[in-house]
Amino acid sequence: MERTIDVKVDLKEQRRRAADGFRKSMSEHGTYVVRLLSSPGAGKTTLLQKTAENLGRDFRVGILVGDVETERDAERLAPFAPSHQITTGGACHLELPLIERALPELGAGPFDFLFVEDIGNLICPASHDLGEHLRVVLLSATEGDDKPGKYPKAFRSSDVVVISKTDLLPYVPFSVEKAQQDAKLVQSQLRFFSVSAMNDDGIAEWCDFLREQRKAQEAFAESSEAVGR
Ligand SMILES: Nc1nc2c(ncn2[C@@H]2O[C@H](COP(=O)(O)OP(=O)(O)OP(=O)(O)O)[C@@H](O)[C@H]2O)c(=O)[nH]1
Ligand SMILES: [Mg+2]
Repeated sequence: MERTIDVKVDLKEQRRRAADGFRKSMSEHGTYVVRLLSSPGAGKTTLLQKTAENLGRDFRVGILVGDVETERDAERLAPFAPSHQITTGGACHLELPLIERALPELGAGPFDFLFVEDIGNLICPASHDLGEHLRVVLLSATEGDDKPGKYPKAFRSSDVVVISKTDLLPYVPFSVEKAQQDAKLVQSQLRFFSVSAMNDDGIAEWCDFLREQRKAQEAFAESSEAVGR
């Protein structure tokens, strides 16, 4: 039997406000939050290793990484930046309270960049705002160039698409152009990067973009503060 329970609370609105509050608080601390989504194994942790290595020369970088089980990704990231694993024990996506609880585990902040690697899944994470400034979806060359249209929410809700594992392009039937066209049909404003963590192709461009985005966010936060004064 179906029953409707009127809880008189708009949970979606509550979550939206919490995410906006987290984003604002991170901006006030000068922390630029970048979240990575993808299907399992698309290369999120490997890209974060390279990114933390590059940005870590000039910035304080912290990383929170989600998985259903094991500390493996945090162990891989630890040599590059303070990293903490969030294990959900079964849940298919991260939620903001998990991020807020895990943040102190990274130790002394605030950070210039906080990276959040969500659980490998192109469906559930797309429905949750974790208070990030930039949402990035990875699509690896081995997954097929038809995925944006098949998993539209992940691409519609993201700001950037990173096509990963480009060193494998000569060996797999994947057209970067087709993947970009498919993604643009879902969301015309998407920005694209192509990277290989194996031969470092595109890594410097990707990291320069993150530097610029952080700077723009910082300028925006300062001007909003001045207007609010
Ligand atoms: N050839 C190639 N392999 C890569 C590249 N990036 C990652 N890999 C390999 O792809 C596999 C998965 O990479 P991960 O970085 O663990 O992927 P992930 O998205 O973090 O995986 P989950 O956290 O399990 O969802 C590993 O064996 C990596 O070595 C790349 O640029 N080129
Ligand atoms: Mg990973």
